[in-house]
Amino acid sequence: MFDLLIRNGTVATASDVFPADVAVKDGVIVQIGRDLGPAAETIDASGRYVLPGGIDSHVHLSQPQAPGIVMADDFESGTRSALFGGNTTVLPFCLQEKGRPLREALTAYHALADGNCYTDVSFHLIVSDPSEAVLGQELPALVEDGYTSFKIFMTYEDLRLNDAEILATMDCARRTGALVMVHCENEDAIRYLIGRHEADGDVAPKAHATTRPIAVEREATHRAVSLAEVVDVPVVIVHVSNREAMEEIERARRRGRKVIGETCPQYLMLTADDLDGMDWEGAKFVCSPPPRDSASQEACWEGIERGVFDLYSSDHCPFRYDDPHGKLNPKGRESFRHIPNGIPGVETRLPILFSEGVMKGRIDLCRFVALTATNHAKTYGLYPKKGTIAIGADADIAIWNPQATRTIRHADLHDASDYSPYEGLEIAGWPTTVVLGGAVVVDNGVLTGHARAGRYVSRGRSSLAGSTRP
Ligand code: DUC
Ligand code: ZN
Ligand code: ZN
Ligand code: ZN
Repeated sequence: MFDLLIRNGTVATASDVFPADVAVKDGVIVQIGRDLGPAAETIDASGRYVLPGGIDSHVHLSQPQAPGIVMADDFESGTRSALFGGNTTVLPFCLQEKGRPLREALTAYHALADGNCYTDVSFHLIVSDPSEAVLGQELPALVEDGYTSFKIFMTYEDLRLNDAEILATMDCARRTGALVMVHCENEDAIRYLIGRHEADGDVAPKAHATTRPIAVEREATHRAVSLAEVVDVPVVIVHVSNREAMEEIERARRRGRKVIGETCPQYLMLTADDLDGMDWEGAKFVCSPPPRDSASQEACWEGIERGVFDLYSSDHCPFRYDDPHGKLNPKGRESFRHIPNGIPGVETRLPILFSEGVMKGRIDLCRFVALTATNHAKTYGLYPKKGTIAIGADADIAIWNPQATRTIRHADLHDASDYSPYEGLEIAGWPTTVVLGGAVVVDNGVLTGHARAGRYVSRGRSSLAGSTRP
């Protein structure tokens, strides 16, 4: 007797689309075929797609901010929102505060997450202080413990690493088999441009985009892939926004480098003009790198189609808009420089790519699954336990209704922000039922799971780390 049987659906993986029933026992997929059964619970998936639950490998939850600023989502609201958007695993970032051990940050982060998640979670580490002790002892032990990826920043005064620190951190990844993710923007160039804009009294949200131009991202991307080449490690370039940064990735690959590219919904759907709204509304769209122009959107779509990007993540980094702790904090109203960087999007990530990508014929269903689940699992050491529909994989499944049409309204979403950057966007196709570890947690749009269902997942090493050759 199975625990759950999903019947009559169309199953899709990163390589195949086929009609099949999926049988689940003890939280794991145990059979895929026809005439399976009996089962304690049956879902009729006629006319539906049965896809691996989304894995969002770039999410910020409960991340400490500058004084007075509070991230909108904690683990409970952020993972609830993720779940309704068809995700079953999210990977938020555990931030090392300068001068503090990573273990301390992890203890605090686990205390926030454990028992409070609607989806499974695993953490990347943000390395802001790569001291000898951190690189020599702490990180190697943490990689052994299943924290197998680090994010490093080339921007933000309090987070940025200099080139020597980047090299040392990449070398730690080389020795330990961890994977380094890099935020590529040149901080000194940004500082220079911010100084010029502020001197001219140009302080409205739109200046956030003009002080972080494409050249700033292109240069840093080139430097990141070059430093990774010097050390001889693979590298993930996160949140790529434009063609010139994509070209740096492709050039590095032609030299035989292993470079993984990630893009996000904001670079497909928004432009810098969105930062130009009336009455500081542009603050709603302030994120880094900033959205560009329609040519850059087109370039990012090409990257999605052609494989420049292996990963499509939300970079959900939620702040409330109309809130003194959010976008409209007192200093944020004085200058764009103090508007917290980041936008919500964990719930709308998958519907946007499904609607704009699959339904409009830009990508097929297999590519959708690869970009939203399978590649995330492979890149970050979760495969084949997660990221696919296969015998032995966790029964983390999203059932999609391609006929469902919706207009994005923040009022219908489940995060704790107070707006969606995609308000009013018409969507075709939505994940209506979600299964986590064999349990139905969203049933036809109704929450049936609870915030203790999500588990922390210790990860293996990336199947991409260890060798730089494709
Ligand atoms: N980088 C991110 O990855 N997310 C939000 C802000 C940022 O700079
Ligand atoms: Zn970043
Ligand atoms: Zn991010
Ligand atoms: Zn508040």
